[in-house]
Amino acid sequence: MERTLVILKPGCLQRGLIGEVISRFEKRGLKLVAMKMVQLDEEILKVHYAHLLDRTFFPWLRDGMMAAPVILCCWEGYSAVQVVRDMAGATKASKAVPGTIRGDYSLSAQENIVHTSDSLENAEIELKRFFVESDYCEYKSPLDPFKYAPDEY
Ligand code: IDP
Ligand code: MG
Repeated sequence: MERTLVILKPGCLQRGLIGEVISRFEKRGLKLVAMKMVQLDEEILKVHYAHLLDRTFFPWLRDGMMAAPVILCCWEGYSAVQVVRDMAGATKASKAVPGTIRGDYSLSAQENIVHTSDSLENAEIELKRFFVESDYCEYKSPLDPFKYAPDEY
């Protein structure tokens, strides 16, 4: 089973959309295996958004990500990285397809509700950035046989 990182951004918290967004992942069949609320700081954002450090909008992005706490979630499921990425929709939310999270809840390229890992490799790196092993919870998912074929879980 793949695991991926979702960050519910400060705007998601402030706008009261946390429940809506989490509910989408739950209903899709993904399993929540770790979750915590934290205040991000500049140090971790420079690492997390290292690929954007030289962009003119970086200071706005950094300040936006520190404007309120975020909710960090690890979701597990079949093909979870791509599934969650597709559910988030395009980065520029004004172009995101309706039915995606960004396409339903945002118009902004910056204030776009969620971060989602963009590859399995980056998911592993990002999860290590924000979670330690003891943050993960082990529990049974008795509905898995109703969600998946035998070779999918
Ligand atoms: P992603 O979040 O869809 O993976 P990235 O290109 O990795 O997109 O960018 C990370 C975050 O930086 C975006 O989610 C968004 O908040 C912000 N960002 C990206 N491009 C722009 C832009 O052109 N203007 C303002 N903010 C941007
Ligand atoms: Mg990205």
